[in-house]
Amino acid sequence: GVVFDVVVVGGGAGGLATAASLLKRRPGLGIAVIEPREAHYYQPGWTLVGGGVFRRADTERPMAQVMPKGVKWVKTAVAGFEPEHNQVVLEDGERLGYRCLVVSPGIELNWAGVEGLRETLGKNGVTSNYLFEMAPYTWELVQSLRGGGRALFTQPPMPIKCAGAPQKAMYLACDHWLRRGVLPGIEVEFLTAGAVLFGVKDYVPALMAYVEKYGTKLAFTTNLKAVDGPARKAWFEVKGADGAVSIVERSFDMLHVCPPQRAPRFVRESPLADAAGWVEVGPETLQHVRFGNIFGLGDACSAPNAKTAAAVRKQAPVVATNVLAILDGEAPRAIYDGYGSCPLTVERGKIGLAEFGYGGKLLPTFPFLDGTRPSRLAWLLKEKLLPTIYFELMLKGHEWLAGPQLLPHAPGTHEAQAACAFDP
Ligand code: FAD
Ligand code: UQ1
Repeated sequence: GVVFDVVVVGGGAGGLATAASLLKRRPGLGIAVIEPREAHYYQPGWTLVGGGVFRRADTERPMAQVMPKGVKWVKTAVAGFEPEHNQVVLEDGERLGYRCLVVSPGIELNWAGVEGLRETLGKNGVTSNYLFEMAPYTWELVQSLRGGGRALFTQPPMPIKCAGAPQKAMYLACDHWLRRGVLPGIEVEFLTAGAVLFGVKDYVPALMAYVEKYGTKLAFTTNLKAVDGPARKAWFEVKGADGAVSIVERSFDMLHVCPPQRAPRFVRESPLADAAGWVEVGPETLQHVRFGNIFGLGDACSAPNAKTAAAVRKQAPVVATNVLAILDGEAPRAIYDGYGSCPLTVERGKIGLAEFGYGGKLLPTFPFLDGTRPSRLAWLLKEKLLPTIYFELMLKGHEWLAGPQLLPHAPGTHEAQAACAFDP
């Protein structure tokens, strides 16, 4: 069969940024990108669609248009991996061979994980910014709640992509209601399966100030389990401090759901998965821990960073550099520091730009942009610059502010893996 230098699984943020970065470094490399969808989505824009700032069309591009020039687009889905044969199995049973494999198929939204949710999504006041089709309905609902009522915003257990997105939806809704003078008539509650508002504590005080400003209620360790759309009721499992579990019921006029998430099934049930189902990579080199010629990045990989496009912006050049090292029979030397970023839209026009790496270490890009204090500058970055940074720089392999850190010597254990990568 056909053997490519590099096969990339997924034409999302991670797959396209890595393919483009590889071609920038080595034009002419034989790359196949396997991606079944006709459209590529700028998912970070969906929060602003739900907030009435972007139109959903702004967040969609034809896949053919964003696919890097010079790669072969294989328009089908991957069904499985055969790493011992250096092959991926396609949906129709065909196989595609590779010298190196890059896996970036994103995260699976598990709508079925909440009883009754799928049936009512998009009606009965139930919405989610996590879907292209649904984000405009969020804004519709926000505008329609003038007469008062109860709005619930939910967050499932970690990990999820863009961990700030569930509360961003709430702040933008509250900001609209406040400006319209209708906020006092609306009971707003944020119900999260987590024990804290945001995982990196430095950003919490600013968020709490907005929780107080808007008068929203917070419920921690409270996990959405079931929805009855027509009855406008939701049920949550609440874990008490003593470990005891109870069920609480809430009625609602508007319900914004962030669905539970997990590794895609074809990854979860493959030899590439760790115990939790993610592509098991070293957190710094992003090289698979068992298969030296396989790399993972983005939402589907096991690295314990914040699952964001911002993380992918830094991961892609690391993966590209290390893939080329493996193709050359060398050890991977590029290192990812765990960078991720979450633009916390606390009001229309202001963002607290969370930027942090492994261990919650703050990693601000610009010394003059203190992410712990929401600013207009950070909002302008998100609204006016980031779509361009994403499409024109990141997806085209221009590594503005994202060049990888190189170690003079490779981490020891990976040398052996580099050496055995092409053993038949
Ligand atoms: P994706 O970009 O999701 O791409 C995965 C691709 O793989 C898709 O094209 C899919 O069709 C394809 N695929 C799936 N299965 C298969 C298969 N079997 N075979 C082949 N291809 C397959 N990030 C930020 O940095 N800032 C933000 O403000 C931000 N806000 C967000 C708000 C929302 C509402 C959401 C949903 C996400 C947000 N993100 C944000 C997160 C960001 O979009 C993701 O972290 C990023 O897209 C991850 O890239 P990825 O390549 O891992 O996955
Ligand atoms: C970012 O780099 C990025 O990816 C391109 C995002 O997704 C669109 C983001 O939301 C953010 C906040 C960043 C961080 C970017 C800079 C320039 C600080």
